[in-house]
Amino acid sequence: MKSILNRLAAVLVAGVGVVGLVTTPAQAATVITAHLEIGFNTGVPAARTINLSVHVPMNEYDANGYLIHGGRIQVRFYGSDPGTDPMIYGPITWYRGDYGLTAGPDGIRLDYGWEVPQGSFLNEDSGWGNNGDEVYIEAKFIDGDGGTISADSNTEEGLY
Ligand SMILES: [Ca+2]
Ligand SMILES: [Ca+2]
Repeated sequence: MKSILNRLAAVLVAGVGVVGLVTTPAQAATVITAHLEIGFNTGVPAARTINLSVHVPMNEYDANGYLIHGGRIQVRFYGSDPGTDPMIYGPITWYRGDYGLTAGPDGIRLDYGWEVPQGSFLNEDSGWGNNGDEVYIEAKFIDGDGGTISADSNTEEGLY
């Protein structure tokens, strides 16, 4: 009797193993890229334009799955300085359904833009003789379980 039970157990374990192999798990998100563009709107009053592009490549099925289960993109602005870079704005977080955040055939994308007046948070250096500003973003993709990947963007330089 004991040997039959052992054999049954072995068959059950083998069965579970086969199911595990057949089931395709969602691919873990491992890559994130971030781009920042700061421009100038010459309207009246003049303004600075901010455009964010964040991309987390994956297939569309996984992209929708991540967002449905609480996946989100979070952005912080930093001023580049000697030593520690201060955070100058954020965090801003986009969830499923928020304007600018989409799931598509090439993954999860955030494309978002707005305008700020001259002298906004982008003016991260305003010292005598050191008025030039160097700004970048740190973008994080945070899944529903809190797993996080992040990337820094390019640095934009100007008199903001
Ligand atoms: Ca600086
Ligand atoms: Ca400045």
